[in-house]
Amino acid sequence: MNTTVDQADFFRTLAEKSDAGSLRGDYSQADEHYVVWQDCAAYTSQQHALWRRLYQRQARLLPGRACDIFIDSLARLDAADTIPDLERASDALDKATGWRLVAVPGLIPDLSFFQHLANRRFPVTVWLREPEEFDYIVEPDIFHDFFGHVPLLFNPVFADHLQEYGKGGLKALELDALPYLARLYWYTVEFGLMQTEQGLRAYGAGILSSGGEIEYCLRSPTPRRIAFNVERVLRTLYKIDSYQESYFVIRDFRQLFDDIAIDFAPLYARVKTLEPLPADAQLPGEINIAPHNAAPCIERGSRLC
Ligand code: HBI
Ligand code: FE
Repeated sequence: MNTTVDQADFFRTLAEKSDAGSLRGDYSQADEHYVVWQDCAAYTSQQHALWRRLYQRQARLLPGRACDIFIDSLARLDAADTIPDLERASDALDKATGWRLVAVPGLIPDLSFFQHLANRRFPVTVWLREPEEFDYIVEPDIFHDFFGHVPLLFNPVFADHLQEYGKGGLKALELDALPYLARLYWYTVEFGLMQTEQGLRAYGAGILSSGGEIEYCLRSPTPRRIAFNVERVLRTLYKIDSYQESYFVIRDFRQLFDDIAIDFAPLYARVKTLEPLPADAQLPGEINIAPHNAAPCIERGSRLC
């Protein structure tokens, strides 16, 4: 792949992603893989305080909404008090699943992004949002990338799945099929739901780092909640500037891993011949999974749930 072409695509993608078409981060110090050095000493005490507020608000919303794996792993990261040092977190993560975090200035070109994932490196943006952006931010910042994405990388099955997704991304670039594969990432890694024995739970980073969508995705009667199916997801457009109109529900990470362990080439060929589905499509015969109703609080042993 020619890097110049990849760069041009990158800036086109960005122009589509944000109206401004320009990037927030400082790309001037990035190496050829878009990796930068995280200058931890440069974060101000106000920024650490903002991180703490973001973390506390979000952590409070997790019980009963995020899947258990996410909640348990987040606690292991010990990142409640200050903006995390990515090297320190990498050492813990490396021991668990062999993944490391790399610091990046912000969104990076697709090719570099997939190369990192395929080599078990997760790119984490180094800058933190401004206080005015407490509830909503267009581009991913360190709070979204770290709080939203890193905990699940402690899970061996999810960790393997994300590496396979990275390899799939490299193939999708060769097959000119990236828009389809990007929908898979969006509807799983960013906005995925899971049906657990305790009820519907979120595992997507876009949901788990959002103060509003974490409740909306589980309880609102408005969006569709559809059983995960790879071809259905590959065909479905998504919204980047509002809550999702459809969520796709998996049973567990093993299903995700197994369902994408296929040759995507024939699937891309077929999907390219079909009209994309709008984000709010509901196909005939498709079951719309009911919202998660707050379970009555039953006493379990001596512990109130
Ligand atoms: N870069 N830092 C960063 N984070 C992303 O999530 C990201 C990216 N570059 C490209 C990209 N995502 C997309 O190609 C995927 O979401 C498909
Ligand atoms: Fe993300």
